[in-house]
Amino acid sequence: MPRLQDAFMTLTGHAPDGVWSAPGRVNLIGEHTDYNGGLALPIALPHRTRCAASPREDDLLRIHSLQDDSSVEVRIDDVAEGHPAGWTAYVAGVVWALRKDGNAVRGLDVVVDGQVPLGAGLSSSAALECAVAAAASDLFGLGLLDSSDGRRVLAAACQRAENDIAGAPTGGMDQAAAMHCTERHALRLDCLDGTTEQVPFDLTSHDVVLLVTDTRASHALADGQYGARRESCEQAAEILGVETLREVVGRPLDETLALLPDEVLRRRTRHVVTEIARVDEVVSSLREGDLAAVGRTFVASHESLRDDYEVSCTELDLVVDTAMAHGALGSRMTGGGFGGSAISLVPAADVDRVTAAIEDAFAAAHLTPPSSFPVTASAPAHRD
Ligand code: GAF
Repeated sequence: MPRLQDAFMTLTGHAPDGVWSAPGRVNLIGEHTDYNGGLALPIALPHRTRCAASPREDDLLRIHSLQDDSSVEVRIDDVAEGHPAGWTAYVAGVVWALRKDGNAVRGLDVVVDGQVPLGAGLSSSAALECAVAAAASDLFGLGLLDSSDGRRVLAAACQRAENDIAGAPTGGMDQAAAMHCTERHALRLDCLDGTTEQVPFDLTSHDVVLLVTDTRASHALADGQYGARRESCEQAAEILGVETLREVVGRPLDETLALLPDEVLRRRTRHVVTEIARVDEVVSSLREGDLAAVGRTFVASHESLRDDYEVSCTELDLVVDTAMAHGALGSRMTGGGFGGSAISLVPAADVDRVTAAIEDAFAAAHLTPPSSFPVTASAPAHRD
């Protein structure tokens, strides 16, 4: 923290008005369902992005990062799709979106310290957006951090920053996770009506660990693959005559799939519909304390993402296969895919063995060494 305060002093000549932070996330289950009006079940990571901030009298955003030691200045009215470029779009986009909503926001001096691993599919961008949104809410007296409804407004502004300014066509799960997840709970998120439910998620009494493995395989959400998946879902929904694929959940799946004209649309739809059902399976298994069942559902989800949705990759499959072969109760890719991270439910006594086995498997396949670490369900965006 002192490093963050010191950097702020150097940039502005005064102490910040405060420091705000927001977490990265891993999604336990419910992948590529958010933009289909479906269900997801993320937890907040202990890894957070902090930002020290003060309001300005003018409309300038002065943004500095400890990680790349760079500064960017942009006026709020000049923020537009693609401007500013790179990571500062997430900061500027949030202030832009809040202003567009009619909030009286002005310029900010912001210094960012991002401790969510970058490019690992752990939502470092949502953590940054939500930390800035939290700061803006407090500094401009918006009061949006104080209630679930207010947090929903902030999460929506963060999503628009990502969609409209950074140009990544993502759903809203990551921002909702950073705003609504709580310690020792997973968040059952209904992306159709925006409702949330806290599901107890504390594995310590089971002697089980949730292990995240960052495959270090490159992962970019703004590239075409994510958008292509989203378009297929929209196309399938249109053919089926529904707003979102959520609406066909509960209908006989074979009959729904038979209405679709090609195999790719059928597979994409099958993933979404079965994945939405798996979220409530995991919620029930967690409530019953049946982690073996949770693990089985993780694997079913991974297979569906690998075979039907086609968003896995060699590295993610290798983590899952290796973890399962060495005693994990379950394992699956998490997040958007095409690289990024996997999660494994591992008996505490086996964590070192599973971690070593994953490292060995990557070395044997001549892949960049992965990084594995245990995580617990942590706190949402707040003032530090
Ligand atoms: C990424 C996106 F940002 C989310 O909105 C979600 O679609 C996820 O991929 C897949 O579940 O994290």
